Amino acid sequence: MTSLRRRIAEKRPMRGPFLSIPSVVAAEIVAGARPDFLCIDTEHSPIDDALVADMIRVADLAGLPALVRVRANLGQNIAAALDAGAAGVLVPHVSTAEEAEAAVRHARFPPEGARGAGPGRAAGYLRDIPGHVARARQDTVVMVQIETLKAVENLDAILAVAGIDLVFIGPGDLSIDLAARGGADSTDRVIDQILDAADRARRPVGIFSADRGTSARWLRRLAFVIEGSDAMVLSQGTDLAFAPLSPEDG
Ligand code: 3PY
Ligand code: MG
Repeated sequence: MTSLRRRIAEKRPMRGPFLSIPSVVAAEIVAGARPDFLCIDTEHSPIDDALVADMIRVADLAGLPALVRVRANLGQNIAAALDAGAAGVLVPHVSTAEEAEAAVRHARFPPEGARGAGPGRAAGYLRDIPGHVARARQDTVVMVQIETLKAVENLDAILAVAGIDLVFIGPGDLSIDLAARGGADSTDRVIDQILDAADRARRPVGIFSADRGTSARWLRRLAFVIEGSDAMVLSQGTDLAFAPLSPEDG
């Protein structure tokens, strides 16, 4: 299968959910819908490292690439995800070129970065460290989230950082930041600005979307969408299922 990294570079349209329920069963149910990838969200859910590895195993069984949104831009968080066999990492709240460089440093082996090689799952438990390092150099996906006004101010510098495969827009945090600063710009205008800058820099760009209609609209302008989450689908489904019965239901 063409690696996820290659597909991102070629801007092939892709759509997949966040997994935020700490459960391999939930992951398996979602994988059955055959999205293009799964993105395990450890930033906003209580999924620990051991469970991340089990959820990656589920993705592997389904033949789907698993990304991990790491808790923070820290070497130990990024190494834990990649050593467990994640196809790549999504690093939240990257607002400066230095922070983007740090993400690359944590995620990539030398010479591009300073990741250390461990005898973990991705390395066949020591059976194939050279192969693991070679595969990681070729295929590891590094994505950084643009979700603050500071990131927008520093966007051209972030886009120029080597080793970043995709910049990912977080509309939720971006709109919170915009509202908090009482600026005149709307979130849509700032997103247009990000899309234009990414286009000029020829960088792939992705965005979070809450539903399929919004994803369809975004996929006319960019190629990578994380759509909702397992928890969102479950809450929407149960809200619908357990809405008060009306006379027609009986
Ligand atoms: C945001 O919208 O802030 C996000 O992080 C979505 O992924
Ligand atoms: Mg966010």
